[in-house]
Amino acid sequence: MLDEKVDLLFEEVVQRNAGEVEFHQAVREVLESLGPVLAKYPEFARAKIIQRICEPESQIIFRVPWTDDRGEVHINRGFRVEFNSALGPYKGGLRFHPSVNLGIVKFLGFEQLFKNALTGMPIGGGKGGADFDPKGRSDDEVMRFCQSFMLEMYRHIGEYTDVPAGDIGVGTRELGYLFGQYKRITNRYESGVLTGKGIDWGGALVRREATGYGAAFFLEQMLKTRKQSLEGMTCLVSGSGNVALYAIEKVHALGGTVIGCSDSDGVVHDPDGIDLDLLREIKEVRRGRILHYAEARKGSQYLPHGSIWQIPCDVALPCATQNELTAKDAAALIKNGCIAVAEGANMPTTPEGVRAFAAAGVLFGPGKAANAGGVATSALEMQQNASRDRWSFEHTEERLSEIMTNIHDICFHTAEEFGAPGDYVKGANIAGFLRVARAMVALGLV
Ligand code: NDP
Ligand code: 2IT
Repeated sequence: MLDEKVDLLFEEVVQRNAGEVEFHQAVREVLESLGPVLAKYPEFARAKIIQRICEPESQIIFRVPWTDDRGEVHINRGFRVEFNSALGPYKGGLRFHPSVNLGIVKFLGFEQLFKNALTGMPIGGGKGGADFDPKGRSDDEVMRFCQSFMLEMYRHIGEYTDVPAGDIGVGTRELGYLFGQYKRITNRYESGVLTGKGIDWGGALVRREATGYGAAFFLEQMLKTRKQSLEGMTCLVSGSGNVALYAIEKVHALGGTVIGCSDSDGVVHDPDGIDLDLLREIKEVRRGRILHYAEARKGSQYLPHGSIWQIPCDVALPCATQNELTAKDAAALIKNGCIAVAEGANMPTTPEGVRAFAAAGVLFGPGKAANAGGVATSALEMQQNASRDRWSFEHTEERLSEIMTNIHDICFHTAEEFGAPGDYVKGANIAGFLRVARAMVALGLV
């Protein structure tokens, strides 16, 4: 529920950003947490922090023309929304997916701002992308698209200004083409301008694994508060992209068994536990579909168009996309005895789903806390780039694990302090907001 004053502010956001439903959803969820904070700190209302925080500092929309392998011309729309730089340069990924529009980029940028604040690192919030679909495109086509995209984006980014990274549809391959083009246009080998780079050209160890590993660490921390662990637990991980693959790897390393994963075509149920080597070969090397996994793996079952959340499990990690876990899915998970959910994706659970988990006492780690390991490790990559250093895998993973434990503890204690023990949604929103709001007040009206 929104209290009366906050409700008016929210209505204003809806009117000023008509039709941007995912953005409204993300803003509403944060504002619902802030009643007690605004009562405690009247200076935030005086400085109009809520109104300022909901208005991106800058929104860039641009045309991205490119030609396919047959010479046909295509026009896509590119975005970079620079949300807030009170804590550091804008930081956040680029998403290439046909569903991308301004409202989606704004919801992601808004979430990113609080997530980045929770990491404790000096990074502001931003997000970008394009309504380009890399699926089925050749490497050459993806390269030409990335080069055209960068031809506009290069003037807005920089290691002290705005530092993009990957997200859905943008991985090391795309970042390579983007970085190559940036280097060529600017005549600078400015490693710190992008993160998620390949290991041979300025990338950092563990960045690839970081979001998935971090989500598993966060889940483990939540379970620990109830004196439980992943040992012996069955787990569902939706998606089968970057975040999902490394969430699966870490759940297995921590003693759990992942018995299902998915892509946008279907679901695979593998009661013996997902064979990660096979899955990585199909997804990372062949860029294949989850169907191919089911075909190759004895004992597994393929469910076209099914909902993964109908499969009974102890814990769940939604790692695909926004609003993929509905109230109906939450009801099925609860009925089947699921005790904990950690969001590897951004806003994968609908508000009704989140409420159902809360009512049932299911441990629930919201994306802005549970998936913050990716961007936190991006900040570690920036740190290594700035000092021209390279850290070992073990050292970097140790840092990631500490950061995730800290984020967990901040959310846990903040929720208690503001009268909502066990509510990680409130804890994450309030702790993230406080850090941004204090910095904004300190920096004056800018
Ligand atoms: P990838 O592109 O590597 O993988 C995305 C996966 O999700 C694929 O399996 C994809 O299936 C599935 N998916 C995507 N869109 C849809 C859709 N509309 N409906 C159903 N399934 C879909 O992306 P990432 O793994 O990097 O990102 C996954 C999520 O994690 C996103 O929400 C992202 O914002 C979030 N995230 C990513 C971080 C990172 O470091 N990469 C950091 C923090 C959060 P298909 O192949 O069929 O499209
Ligand atoms: O949603 C996210 O946090 C990301 N896609 C990663 C952002 C980053 O800058 O590493």
